[in-house]
Amino acid sequence: MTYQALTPDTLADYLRQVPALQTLLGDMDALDIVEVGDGNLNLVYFVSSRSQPARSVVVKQALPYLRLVGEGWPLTRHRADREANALQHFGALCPQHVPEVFHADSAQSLIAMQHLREHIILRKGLIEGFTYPALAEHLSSYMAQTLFHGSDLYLSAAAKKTAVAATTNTELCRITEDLIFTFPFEDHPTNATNPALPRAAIERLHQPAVRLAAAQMKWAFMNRAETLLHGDLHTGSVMVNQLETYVIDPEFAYYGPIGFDVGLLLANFLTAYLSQDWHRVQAGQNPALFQAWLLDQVIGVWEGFAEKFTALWAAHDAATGTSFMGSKRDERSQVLFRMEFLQQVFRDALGFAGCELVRRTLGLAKVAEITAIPDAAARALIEVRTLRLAEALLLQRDELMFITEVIDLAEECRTLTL
Ligand code: SR1
Ligand code: MG
Repeated sequence: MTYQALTPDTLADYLRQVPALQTLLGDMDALDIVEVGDGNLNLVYFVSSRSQPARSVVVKQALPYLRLVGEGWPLTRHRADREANALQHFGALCPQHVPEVFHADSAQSLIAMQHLREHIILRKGLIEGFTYPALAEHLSSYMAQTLFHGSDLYLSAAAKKTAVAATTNTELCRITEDLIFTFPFEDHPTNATNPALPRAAIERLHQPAVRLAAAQMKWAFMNRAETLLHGDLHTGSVMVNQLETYVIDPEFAYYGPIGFDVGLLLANFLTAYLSQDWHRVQAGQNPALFQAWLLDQVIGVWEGFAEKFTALWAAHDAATGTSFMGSKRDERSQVLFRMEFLQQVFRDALGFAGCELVRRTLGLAKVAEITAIPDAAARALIEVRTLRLAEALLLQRDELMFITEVIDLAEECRTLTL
């Protein structure tokens, strides 16, 4: 069957021919199919049995263009294969945090996967002011497991090089290179800025020192093939309920610097934090408590990740009796290497977080916690604070040693006025 972008009717016909899904869905002649995709790239369908709605799957299909922009921005459909492979790879490492893939069809650029019926997108939950007791624990475990096991610290040199070659993702990396590291730092037609945002706030990002920092992060993104990344780990790529956390949508997966996933996630907790001065006040609440919880997530995600990554590394070396440094036991240099390694990941994460904050404020594909603020002046205030935090992270990333210093910066930026 040649590729066609499926509609609810044609999808029903398609699904009837997939035996693996019949077992899951039951009566294939009585399915409810609804398109729910609100992402930037793909079609997403919820498919459920009419008589037993708990029997359901999600079907995701890549379009031959960027959904956010339309046919004027063509994209190949290879991203569906990348995503299916990445879901299976990450799922094997971390099954409790990755949706199960039931069926993948390369010709139709389609994946049928576990429907997380009792979960919502984390970004939406945070906008509503919901807290999740195990969130930092889950996200730090997911990142430690996935980022450690893709690296040369775990894989043989040959296996890792094979993995790098097998996971190149030129087209989607190009989106990141342009939209996160380049266009937001210049006046570019894909940027869309709030008319109430003072021009001076935008021009601060055009300072030579900031552009230098952004270029350094772009270079790291393009050249440091350290591990298989999710590649787009923002709060819209996480689904949650009070007990569980799932990381979805790894279509941007590629071999890059470990700090990229960490930095994107931290940045999105920081936009959640800064924007709560509007959202919670609108809801008639004092934002302080929820903002404190959000900053605790920033600390918990980083510290949990660093601790678990280091523990996986030490356990692997102990179990194999060797290490990246060689077989000779030299505890001191080994410990120093691990500490310096994690410090470099931290510096990288802060630089990537800075770029992500700029991009989500000025560039294409913004974040709902900011765009949902209808009053332009109120939105501009949050944007100014976000951009100043981004600038501080980019310029100070080499001096910042502890995550608590990032919290101090976020709290300072929160007090800025227009
Ligand atoms: C043009 S695609 C825009 C964004 O959507 C995805 O979720 C990624 O964040 C990408 O940068
Ligand atoms: Mg996505």
